[in-house]
This record gives sequence, structure tokens and C-alpha cells, in this order.
Amino acid sequence: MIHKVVIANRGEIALRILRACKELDIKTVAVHSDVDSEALHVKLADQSVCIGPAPSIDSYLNMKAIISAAEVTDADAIHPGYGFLSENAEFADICNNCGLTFIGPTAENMRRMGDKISARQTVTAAGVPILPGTKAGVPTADEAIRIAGEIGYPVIIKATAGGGGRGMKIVHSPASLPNSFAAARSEAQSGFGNPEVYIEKYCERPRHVEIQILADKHGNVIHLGERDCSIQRRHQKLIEEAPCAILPEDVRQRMCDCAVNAAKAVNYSSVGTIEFLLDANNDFFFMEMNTRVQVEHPVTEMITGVDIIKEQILSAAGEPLRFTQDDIKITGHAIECRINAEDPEKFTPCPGLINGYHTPGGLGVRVDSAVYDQYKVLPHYDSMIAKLIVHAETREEAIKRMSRALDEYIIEGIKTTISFHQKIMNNKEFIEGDIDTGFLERAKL
Ligand code: MV4
Repeated sequence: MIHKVVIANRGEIALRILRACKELDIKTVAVHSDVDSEALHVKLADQSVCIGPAPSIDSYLNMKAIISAAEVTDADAIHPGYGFLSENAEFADICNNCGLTFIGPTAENMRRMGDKISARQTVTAAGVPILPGTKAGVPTADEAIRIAGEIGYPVIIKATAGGGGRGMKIVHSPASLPNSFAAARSEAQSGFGNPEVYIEKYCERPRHVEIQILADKHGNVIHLGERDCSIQRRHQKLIEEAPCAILPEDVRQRMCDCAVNAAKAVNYSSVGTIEFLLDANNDFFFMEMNTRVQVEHPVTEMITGVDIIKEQILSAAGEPLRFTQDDIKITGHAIECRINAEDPEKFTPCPGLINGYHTPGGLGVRVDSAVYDQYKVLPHYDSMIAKLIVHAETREEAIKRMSRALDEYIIEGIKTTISFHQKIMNNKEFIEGDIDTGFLERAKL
């Protein structure tokens, strides 16, 4: 079993990992940059080690410093959280070569699923539907026109080395394809240093629906249902829900089975998420696999009662899963709002001193945050300062509860996106569940 974990992250996820460790009687080592010395998880950890100055590259991405912190504190495992080194296969290898348990999937899992083309080939072999399109890069505009003619318009051109939606071009007719193809290639070259692009059938008005996977080191894989993460701004998730309000039960079953089969196909261990695009006909297509715990894992915890971080730690320690698929029951509906220290209209970061802080409470209300009264929100890192999560019997009760909780949430001294979330909770289309990835553009909030 694991005795002491280095928490190689910061903010709310560092505190979340610390809480799971404490409940498992595992000692905790908080590593932090010099400006994060007042962080809550540093105050609550058994030990703390300063690993470098503020810039992430010199601290939370500094592999040598993190490994050294594990050695000097005699830790036997490292939890990377999300972001930073959480999907860095080289770091996972280094941990294992230093005799440390990396609390996450294997480096091989990351490499297999981290590369877009190999991930598509792997999941296709496992029977998971992918969008019609090319398997590899398309070399010329003429070839692109031929392929697009076979796929059928509209098509979307994507950078092979891209991600997060940057450099995508939607093409509705052969006439506009050559220019879009050239523009996509030059944006791919300037954005990712690789001009290669591929083509897929464009999925109109898609929803982003993802399946939470939990796997041990003995071949057992279960799913914990789905999350609807369609409310995004410039590919940044803002609101996540579980379950997806409009998903028919047979589609849910097929999507979850596909996710489990994809994880089994790569001998996956630890927690992971398979992302799908769901179109207006309720057909779904593999998008990518995230080989880490995700920001939005709490909505799944609220509807299943499973502590995902605890199960991830136990799986890393070699324990067999404590649940069978039949043990997993979905109850009620959960919603998460990401509260950012940003201007609620312009979404520009607004760091600063919090000089008034009160969190909402009551049945079915959870706040995952590491900020407190008089905490200084720093400009060096991501602007998310809290996740407000609610759980209730039905979606409409959850929306009502979220609106009530947002009203109660007091954060003074800095601008936050609380008022933005209030608008969404009172938006007619959102309340009716008519949401897809284009919701925010259409809603003009
Ligand atoms: C698509 C798509 C429609 N059709 N692919 C955006 C980020 C990257 N994960 C994939 N993305 C998309 N790929 C096809 N064939 C629409 C999007 C998309 C999107 C996907 C998920 C969540 C939010 C999105 C916002 C805009 C576009």
C-alpha cells in the first residue's frame, strides 16, 4: 500500500487529493512554488517542500525538483492531479524508474491515447464509432476535394498536431475548400510547427458528452456514467452536468460500453475519460481520451457516491476495484459551475486580494476550492478559483439549487464569473436543456 504521496499540483485539486489521502491514512507532501507558500493544502499537509519560483516551468513542471521532493521526504508515490505533468508519459516513466508509484495510467496508456491518430486506430479496433474522415494527413487541396466529396459536406479540417479546437476550419462546399485547406495548413504550421491537416465529417450542433472510466491493474474496468460538458467558451469548459439530460437509455448504454471497451483495448489502469461528440440524431463519435482525472469529476461523484480520487489512489496501489458495474447506481442530477477570477463580461483574468469570503451551504451543495478570506489570487496560474457543485433529485431542482447557491456565494475584492453563471441558470434555453457546444455563441450572454 502507498504510505506517503507527493501532491504535484496546486489549488483546489491539490486540496482534493490531500482530503482523499487523509481519509486513506496516507501521509501527504505538498510541493509548492515560492509564491504558493500560503496555499491551503500547504497548511494542511504533513510536510511541504518549496520546489521553485513562481513560473510553472520552474516549479510545477520541474520534474527534477518534484522527484527530489519525493526522495527527501521518503514518499513512495506522486499524484499529478490534472494539467501540469498529469499526462506527461516521460514523467510517469521517470517516477517508475525512481521506484515511485505514479498515481495515474501507465506511460504506454498515455502514449497510445495521447496521439490523435493512434487513439483513433485503437478505438476503431475496439468497435468505437469515429467520424468518417481521413486516418492520416491530407497532402494537397485536390486530394482534400476528392476526400470531402466522398465524406459529404460539411466537412471540418483539423491540424494533426493541434488540439483544443485551434485552427479548425468548417467547409460547406467544394468552392471554399482550397482556401480553407491552405489557411488551415498555414495556421497549423504557425500554431503547432506542423502543417499537416486531416479531414472529418462535420458534426452539426454537437454536444460534448464524456464517460468516466475507473480501472485497476488487474484488467477490471467500469464506467461511472456520463457528463455533458457542452457549455464551453473558446474550448474552456464553464459548466458541466451529470447525467446528460437528453441521452436516451439505449444510447447511454452503448456509449458507456464503447468507453469500457476502448479502455480495455489499451489495458488501461487508473481513472480516465473518453470524450464523444453527440449529434442531433443521437449518434456519437469518439473525440479523444483524457488519461487523467478531470476538473469536472465532482459531478460524477455526486450522482454515484464514488470518491474518484480515493479509487484512483487505491488502483495505483494495486488494489482491485472495490466496485462491480452492478454496484454503480446513478441518482439524481449534478451541476458544476467553474468560478473564475475573471471579469464576468470580458473573461479577462482579475487576480487580487480576497477580502470577504463566504461559501454557500445546505443540502446538496459542495464547494471545491482552496481560497479563503485574505487569500491573494495570483496572476501566475490558471484563473479558476473554485468549483461550485450542486446535487438534487431532478435537473430543474439542481438548476434552482445552483441559482440559490450562486446568490449565497460571497467573494469580495476581486471580480468573478459568479454573475455570468447566474445568467445561465436563468436562461430559457439552458433550463429547457436545449444546449450544445454552440450554446454560448447563440445565447449572447
Ligand atoms: C469537431 C466538431 C464538429 N465536428 N469535430 C473542438 C475541440 C476538439 N476537442 C474537437 N472539437 C470539435 N470537433 C467534428 N468532426 C466540433 C468541435 C467543437 C467542440 C467540441 C467539443 C466541445 C466544444 C466544442 C466547441 C467547438 C467545436
